Amino acid sequence: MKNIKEDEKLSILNHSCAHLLAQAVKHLYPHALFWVGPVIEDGFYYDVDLGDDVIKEGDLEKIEKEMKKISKDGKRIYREEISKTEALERFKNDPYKIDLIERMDEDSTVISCYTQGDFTDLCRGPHVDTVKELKYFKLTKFSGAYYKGDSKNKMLQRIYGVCFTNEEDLNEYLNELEEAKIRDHRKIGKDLNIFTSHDLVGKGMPLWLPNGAIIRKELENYIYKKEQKIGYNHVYTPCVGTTNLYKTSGHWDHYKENMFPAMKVDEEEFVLRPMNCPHHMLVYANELHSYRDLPIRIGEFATDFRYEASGAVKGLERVRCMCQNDAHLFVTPEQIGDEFKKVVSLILDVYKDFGLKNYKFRLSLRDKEDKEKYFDDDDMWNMAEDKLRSVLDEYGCKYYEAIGEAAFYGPKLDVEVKPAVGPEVTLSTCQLDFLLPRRFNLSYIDKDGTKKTPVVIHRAIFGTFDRFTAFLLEETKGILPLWLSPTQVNIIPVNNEYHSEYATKIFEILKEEGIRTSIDLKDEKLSYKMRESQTKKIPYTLILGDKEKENNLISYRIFGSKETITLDTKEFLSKIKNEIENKK
Ligand code: TSB
Ligand code: ZN
Repeated sequence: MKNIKEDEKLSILNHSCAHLLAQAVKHLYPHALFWVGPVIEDGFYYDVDLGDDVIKEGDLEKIEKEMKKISKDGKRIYREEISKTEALERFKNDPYKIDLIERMDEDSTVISCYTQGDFTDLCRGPHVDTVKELKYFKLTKFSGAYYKGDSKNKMLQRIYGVCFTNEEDLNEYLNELEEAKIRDHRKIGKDLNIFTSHDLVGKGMPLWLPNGAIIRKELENYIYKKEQKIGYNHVYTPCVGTTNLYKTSGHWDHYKENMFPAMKVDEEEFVLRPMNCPHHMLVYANELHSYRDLPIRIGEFATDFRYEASGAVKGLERVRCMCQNDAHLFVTPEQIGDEFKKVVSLILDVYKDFGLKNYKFRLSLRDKEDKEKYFDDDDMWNMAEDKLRSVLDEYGCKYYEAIGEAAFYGPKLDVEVKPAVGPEVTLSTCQLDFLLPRRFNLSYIDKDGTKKTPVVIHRAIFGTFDRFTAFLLEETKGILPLWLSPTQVNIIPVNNEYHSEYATKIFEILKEEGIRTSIDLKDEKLSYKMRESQTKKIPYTLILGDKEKENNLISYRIFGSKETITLDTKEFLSKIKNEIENKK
């Protein structure tokens, strides 16, 4: 979807449209006061104080109508530059504008106002020349928004909109918006009973419902099998560690703002872990190692807790309690290239299995100036970044570079994907680390009998099961492949009275075969039940009536198809088992 903020012309248009919105609101609610109205990725919004009024369903249409009227009038938009004193005088009855003006430095900021007809707003601009240019717009949604984003402050009304230069672009954008709403994993997750949340559990702490748990278990089994085949050993470690553990690793100094605060138990002080690396370092340290043992690959489906800002948490995509498909690979310096390539091939292999095509590789580097976020050792960083870059170039992996996105311990190769709503996020990651093995005094005995420090590669293929599931739901619009579907087969007897016995027999057979099956014996019409099966996006719907019962057959419809196919029960069984087995 187009990023309006990044398009200069559209930015000006949308910002001007925010003023048009404010003018219309002022006409309809003369007591309205305005806070800020910025351009955002998907258009613009304006935060408005309507006193005791709140925006309700249907109000946006009224405001839009007024905006159209003003636009037709076609008033010119005038810019005026004024002194701070004059600005304070002019907006003296408007506490929100006074707040803005008071924070302006007269020497460095030009204070400007824009006027169109009966409406003047304080604004840096620039704007279009006349309101006539603001013709192809739509108010898209509204919400409450605290003044300055602080929940202790008054709740303002935020009205969102978007504006284009022509009708075609607007319609295309609105269609995309509609599509994004359908794809949004939060909606799919709710409709298909995949996950939920509850205030009593907390923000960003999703509850995986039975359907979600099936998906997650299947994903775990899938990646576990892959990792077993290529020499990973899985472990279980606790999801807490002492603060000393995280002081040793460096998280305490460089990652603390992402961590939940410490808690005291007897004489020990614990934190909920934000990452699993320190635990895995200690798993490695449990034994002496020779160069012959390396690479050692320690994997875990590990629960982590991170402090994410409350405004940033989002469905399963950005959570405060997550489960990583994590592993730490302990290698000799000579093995870095090969091992890194193996991780990248695993990522590509997995993406191919899931049919994921829309992703980008990002080489995430440190910001040299930021000594707080990044461990301060230029030599180490230069070595790690050069090594990673050369491995990627050698591998022929296309990527773009991003400064300031590295982990505090080393540079990363991140795979970026675009969710239905909001900015891009990282899914898979593969990171090169010279630091943690040093901080934990890890070693192996090299060929010449001397002690050496291994290098660590941190990697997560799915990233977290949470984020991967969110993305998968959006990519598939909730239409999951058979092997991942919570319910694989739904059985509907044509007539409960005559066919439920046969339907139940088939249900038991399928269940016995390990196929996730449901049977619909509700007292409803066949057509209703068929529709419900579609709504639940169940891959196979079996419709069993006289013909099927008498001849031991089954008739089925595949999700999205109107064609009914009849097969011998045994034949159907082997077909579906084969499809599940081969992850078709
Ligand atoms: C790969 N120590 C490494 C690990 O060994 C690590 O923790 N890397 S990470 O910080 O990049 O996190 C791994 C992955 O977790 C990310 O690539 C991302 O896909 C996922 N992730 C990070 N934060 C969140 C979050 N708040 N919600 C859901 N998933 C997240
Ligand atoms: Zn790690």
